[in-house]
Amino acid sequence: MAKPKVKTLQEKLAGQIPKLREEKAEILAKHGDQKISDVSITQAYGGMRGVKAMICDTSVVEPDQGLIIRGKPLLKLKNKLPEEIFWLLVTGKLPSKDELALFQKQLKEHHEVPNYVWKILKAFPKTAHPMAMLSAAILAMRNESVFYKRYATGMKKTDYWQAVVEDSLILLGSIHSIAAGIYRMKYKKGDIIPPSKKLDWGANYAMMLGLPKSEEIFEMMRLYLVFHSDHEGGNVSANTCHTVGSALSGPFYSVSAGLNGLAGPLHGLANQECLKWILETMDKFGGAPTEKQIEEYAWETLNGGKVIPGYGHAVLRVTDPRFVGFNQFGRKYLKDDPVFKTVDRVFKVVPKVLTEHGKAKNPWPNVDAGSGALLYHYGITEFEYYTVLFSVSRAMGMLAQLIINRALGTPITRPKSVSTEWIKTQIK
Ligand code: CMX
Repeated sequence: MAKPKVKTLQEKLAGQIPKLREEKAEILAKHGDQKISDVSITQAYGGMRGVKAMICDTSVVEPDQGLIIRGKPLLKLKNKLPEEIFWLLVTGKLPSKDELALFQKQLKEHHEVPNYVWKILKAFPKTAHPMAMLSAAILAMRNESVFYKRYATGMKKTDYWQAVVEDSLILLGSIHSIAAGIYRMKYKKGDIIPPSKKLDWGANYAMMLGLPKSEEIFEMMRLYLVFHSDHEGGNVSANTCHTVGSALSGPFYSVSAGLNGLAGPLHGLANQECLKWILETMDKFGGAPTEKQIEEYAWETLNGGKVIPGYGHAVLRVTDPRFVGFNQFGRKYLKDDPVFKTVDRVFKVVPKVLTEHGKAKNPWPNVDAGSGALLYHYGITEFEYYTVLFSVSRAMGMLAQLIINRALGTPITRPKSVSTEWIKTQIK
């Protein structure tokens, strides 16, 4: 019997989307008026924390469990390839071996970066932050957008998702090449290294950065890219990307906007801040500090009115499984590394300090507390660059969410704001 034809991501989705649309229509028709959230004045003033007012099917973050991608707890996915995770985020299922191979081939067709993008990047001042460079490069890539070309010729609303998939392949296919190019350019590492047709997405990124070609480093990079891929829909970068996308601004504008949010120190930039904090403690105490010294420095940070980067979370109330996964990797491969040892010791001390301090609702480490030690160990010592690595991965979640939203015809985002006067009237 002839083997069935292997489906592309587009073909797979084309089979799934009618059912998803029906399901949404049925839920709305039968239960549209049912309340799922109340909003208090504290929430309106407080970053809408906990308000349930959007749908995201790619992943959920449970306060007591952390990230669950399509029903699978993150740590169960730690040995998967990032490409498999993207497929899972979009379709809800892991790809078969053949589907994966075909998808990897599709991505590789977009590995090359247009020359004008390199020219733009070269024009940046030496002091530019690599996140500003990455965001600008993605924005410039709007020029490649299939979504815009098709929109200009009168694409049907029900076909938007197809063009978003095309743009996602272009963006995901080239973002690691761009990010690696930024690294080599900005930190004077030598010529830009072209992508290899033989390596998977994560290994290719590590290779293009110029890291030694070792399976251990490839494994670290894949793990990094899997762990940062998505974190449901309400976080700053996902929510920004979602809102910009809802205006039909297209994937390049939307992801670039999301990345600008990721570049904030309370969000993705915390990984840069975190390693800086770790290295500062090591500097201050002349090597891996003792637990007592870490405690002293943690209090100094808090008493100086600053946050301890890498700790706390808006949703999580336990140790982030992403931190756990990185920590397991560290214990396996770099347990004697002084930076890793310090991260490990900080984990023993800071939750106690934050609990005693009494402000943070969650004293436990988040993803950013542990990732930097791994990167540092393998030679990426420019911690200013760490959020770019986060971005390459998070582009997967943002794009997966955009595809689903366009497939389901999610309308333009437009919550209602109210004035202080209005609040005062309500209080009366
Ligand atoms: N160190 C010191 N104080 C902290 C703290 C930390 N790590 N985490 C929270 N707090 C403080 C808050 O600043 C806030 O203080 P004020 O009342 O004076 O404003 C108070 O505790 C209550 O905050 P919260 O409700 O526990 O936390 P939020 O939901 O407001 O904010 C987060 C969440 C992540 C921004 C915050 O915990 C923080 O600033 N952490 C450090 C930065 C960080 O690691 N960010 C990365 C998060 C993961 C990611 O998005 O990449």
